[in-house]
Amino acid sequence: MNISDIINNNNYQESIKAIAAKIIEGKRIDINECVDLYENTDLSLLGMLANYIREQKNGNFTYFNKNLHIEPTNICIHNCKFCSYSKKIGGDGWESTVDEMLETINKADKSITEVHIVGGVHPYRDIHYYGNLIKQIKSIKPNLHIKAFTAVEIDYMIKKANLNLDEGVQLLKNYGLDSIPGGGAEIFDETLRAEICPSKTSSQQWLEIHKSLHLAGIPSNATILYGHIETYRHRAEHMDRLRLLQDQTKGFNAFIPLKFKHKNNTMSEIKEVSVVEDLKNYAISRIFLDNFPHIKSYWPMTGKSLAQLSLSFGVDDFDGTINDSTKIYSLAGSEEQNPSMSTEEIKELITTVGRIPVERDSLYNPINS
Ligand code: V47
Ligand code: SF4
Repeated sequence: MNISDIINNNNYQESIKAIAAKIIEGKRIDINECVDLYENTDLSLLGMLANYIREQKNGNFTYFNKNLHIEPTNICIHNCKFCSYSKKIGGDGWESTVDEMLETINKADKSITEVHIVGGVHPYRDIHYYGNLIKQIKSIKPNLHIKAFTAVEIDYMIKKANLNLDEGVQLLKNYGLDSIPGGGAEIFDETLRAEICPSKTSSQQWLEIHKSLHLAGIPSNATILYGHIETYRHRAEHMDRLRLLQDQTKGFNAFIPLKFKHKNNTMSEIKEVSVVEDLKNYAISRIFLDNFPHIKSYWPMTGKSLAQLSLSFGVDDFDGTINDSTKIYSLAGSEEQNPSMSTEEIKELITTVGRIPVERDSLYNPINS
């Protein structure tokens, strides 16, 4: 029996059968259909559909890389209510020096191919400070891919330097920026944004920054922060805006759903959503974002078991080895308090669920190791 027969022989609602038929025919679903999937589809059907798309796009492969995170500072001008990590200037935050960050890179495993640099928006650090950091990293490790700074950090740097967006992006490119991560997107609805991260870069600006980067040849990722005060429609609308931009630029590599974790922040009264909700969200992301090549499960946030399960719900990217170099999620209550995995452990998690592990570079080219 093929997937269409299985669906037709089941007792699903007619509207869900029609959406499933569209998905199998490779047709795009709209926001209303996306909400219908969230509200009225059981997890097994979502898994089957997402897996069908995942295998069409990425076969049986699951990608991972060897990476290291650097968090230059947790001092931040913003006051996002979900943040468990930021501090104000003069408080007990940390500020690593360029030398300290270079030492971390020098000491790191020689086989690492990517450094992921993200931190708070520090009021005194500017585009030249971070540009110099990139330059110095390139001078000691010319082949290391630098994936650095969320659109929120870039927004501040460029405005502080009195540059227009395209000029700022070009300057970062000249300093050696290779790509940027997907953070800062949160949830695009402006009313919700005003509630949970009022001072942050607007949705429109976030999208314009990614567009400008893509047009300058710098790829990026995109995220969604889900499981707080948003509705399914907000999630669908968020993904719709990403899908529209991707139609124009094709500059996004991966979409990373980030589940709201509630420890040590001012939204702690909100209960975290269930694993069923997480898997549903991965599956619907895979189905809706038909022009995104990869869906990533960020295991330091989800934990290893959920990341492994997600490989049957649309996910094809396992992020990387990390090497205990990020604090954002451990402070927010992730079960991975010191996230670190050897290549062997990642490969074993992937092969145990019948997938083929592929070490990749930051642009998803396979690396033979
Ligand atoms: O934008 C902050 C999120 C993001 C919490 O591009 C929280 O490869 C849940 O974007 N609960 C930054 N989430 C991290 C990020 C990222 C991570 C891994 C890989 C990539 C990539 C990007 O972390 C923020 C925010 O959405 N975040 N606090 C919290 N309490
Ligand atoms: Fe600052 Fe990022 Fe925390 Fe918001 S989520 S307060 S921008 S560090």
